[in-house]
Amino acid sequence: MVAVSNMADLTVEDGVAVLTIDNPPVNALSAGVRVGLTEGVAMAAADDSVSAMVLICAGRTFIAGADITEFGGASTGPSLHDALTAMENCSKPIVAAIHGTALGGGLETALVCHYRVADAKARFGLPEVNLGLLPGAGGTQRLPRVVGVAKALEMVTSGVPIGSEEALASGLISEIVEDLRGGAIAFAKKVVAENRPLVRIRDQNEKIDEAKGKPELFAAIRKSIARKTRNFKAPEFNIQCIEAAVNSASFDEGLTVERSLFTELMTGEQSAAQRYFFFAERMAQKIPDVPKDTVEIPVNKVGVIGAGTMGGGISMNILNVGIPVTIIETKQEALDRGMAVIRKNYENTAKKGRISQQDVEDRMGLLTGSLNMEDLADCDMVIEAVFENMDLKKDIFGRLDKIVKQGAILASNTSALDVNEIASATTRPESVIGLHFFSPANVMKLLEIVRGDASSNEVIRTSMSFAKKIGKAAALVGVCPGFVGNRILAQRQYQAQKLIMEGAMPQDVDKVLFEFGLPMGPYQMSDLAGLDIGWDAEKSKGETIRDVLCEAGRRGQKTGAGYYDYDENRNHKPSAEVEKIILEFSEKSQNVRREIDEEEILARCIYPMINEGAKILDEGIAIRASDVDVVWVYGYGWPIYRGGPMHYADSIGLDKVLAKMKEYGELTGDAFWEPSPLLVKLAAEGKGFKDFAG
Ligand code: T1G
Repeated sequence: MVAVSNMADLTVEDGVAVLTIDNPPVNALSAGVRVGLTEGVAMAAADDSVSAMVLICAGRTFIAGADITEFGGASTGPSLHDALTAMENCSKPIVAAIHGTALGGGLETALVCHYRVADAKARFGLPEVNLGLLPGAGGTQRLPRVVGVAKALEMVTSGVPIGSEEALASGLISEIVEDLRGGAIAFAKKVVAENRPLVRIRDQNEKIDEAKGKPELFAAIRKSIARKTRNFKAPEFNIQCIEAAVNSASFDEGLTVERSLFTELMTGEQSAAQRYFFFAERMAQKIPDVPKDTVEIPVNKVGVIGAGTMGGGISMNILNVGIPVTIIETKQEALDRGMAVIRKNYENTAKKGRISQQDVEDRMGLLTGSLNMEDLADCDMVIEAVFENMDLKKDIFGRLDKIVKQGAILASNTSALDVNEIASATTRPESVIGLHFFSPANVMKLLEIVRGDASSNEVIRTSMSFAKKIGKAAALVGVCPGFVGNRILAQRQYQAQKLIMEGAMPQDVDKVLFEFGLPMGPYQMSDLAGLDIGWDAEKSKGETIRDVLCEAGRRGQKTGAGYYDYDENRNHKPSAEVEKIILEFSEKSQNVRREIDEEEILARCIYPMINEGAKILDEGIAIRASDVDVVWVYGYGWPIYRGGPMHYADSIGLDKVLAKMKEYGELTGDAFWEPSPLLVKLAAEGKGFKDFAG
């Protein structure tokens, strides 16, 4: 065995050179790997005893892409382009042996090998679009030449990998092998023995030619992704690269287009934000004061209290990963209704072909309904999801304390109440934690994990892993009203209300935030949720615009009228009646209305969120700024190509945010605009929230 770099070694077995890449954790294409590829191929090519080569990776996966940590920095060692060109032009056949995930630059590396084999579990994808990028090492030119243009368009715009079976069927791999190393070496020998050609994908134009003169292929993918990729640059750039693959006179001409579009994305703000977020999501998993080796509590049976919308959605997440759930209700009718909704949701998913009918039966088979909380005695975790009333929650936790086995996790899905007070209803506050799911709980990716003052390390560590297991992105937060997400939301809602009192209309505010990239503005969101949440008709005295709307029967989408009017298809349009109500209300409140431009609307909605984020960091309610961003991207639809409110603030410059805060403070005389001491400090030091170390 020869070490060809600090991340690769070469052995020769029976005339086959085996180049093994070893760069844990995911064999990213760091400089040492690029050197290994270049030197390994050169060495094998020069060795007369070698007739073929196998490229294989140590550890849990084949190359999972370029090394994202190197982006934006000075690149060292051979370029990926040069390494891959050397491989493609090697005079001896190279067989890629793939396990785990061949992603991005990893799949591009496999695509310059002359043949590919894989084990049955391997996956293949070009997920660069998730980083605001495109495959920049020939992937947009080579993949369509193998799997066809339509499939390649789907893969580069969705970023979703395909499995071995589909890869075999599409010609991406030649064989699925059981023993990866042995199978790859045997395959390489077969190539030599049968004198098979050195297949260079760049020379294969058949599938490209099939797509020539078919612009409908591109129109179709643009149409199908338009809604989901609104404002994103990368998906369109990916499509343009594949268009170039079809319409260019040569492979290299297409490659040139790929290179220039790649560079434009790589140097742009969107990819910088999405790469930031890639690491933010992984960083959120790390809890500095909970040791990595903290023992986790096995979670093999879960109880859920409440079979309403949240209880049902929460249960589905757990059933989806094969863990039995016992769901508790107070009345048979409510229990039946709750379980029927779960089955209906599953059947709808099966109708869309995303799961099989057998999956529906398997998951429903793991679900037990009960009216008796005693049935939760042997649960490893119990999640309470009843409506937001402290006395009710304390009563439930007091009873759980007497029923459920010691060591089990007692969790509340509260979205705002004090987890410490809930825990005080038990004799084991160390076992109590908040697991705040977002509605619809089986869809929304965020799980705000609320650590109480007494929550043990085991309970915290287990809750973080449990979140990952059920497919959630978790962020650990402390106890305060509204935790991180809702606390920040309240600031925006407050200003949004102020803005329509001072001169704007609901549609003006919503337009600005929608164009900024949020799924919808605060007024459309309020109409969707219902204006009468927490509203009491008997006590209502028209003290707010919402009161007046509710008194007028405008309770939101469900009544066909709220801040907007709604047609039978729930399409919304501005309402003359609402405009009249707002004008009268602001006049009654002695507000002198004025023109408010979009820049002011945006700043007045976003900057208070940033300021509240700074307060949250200062108070230690969030460990790091990027956790706040994880909460807002996955819980509130903040556009990932803006990284999150804290990253966005850093991209603007905290000094500018601070200056605007002060300006609005003077303009309105409202103490609301008092900047957080942390914001003042970091701005003064010329730093950003990324520099906040807690
Ligand atoms: N570069 C650097 N570090 C990476 C990395 C990468 N590509 N992928 C993962 N890591 C780190 C990650 O930060 C974490 O570190 C650890 O590995 C485990 O990751 C030219 C431009 C492979 C499916 O987009 O999707 O190629 O937190 O926790 O859940 O065209 O990682 O432990 O310190 O996610 O098992 C394209 C990105 C790059 C794939 C494994 N490739 N990675 O998931 O583990 S762009 C990607 C993933 C590119 C070329 C272009 C996942 C995974 P730490 P993990 P996992």
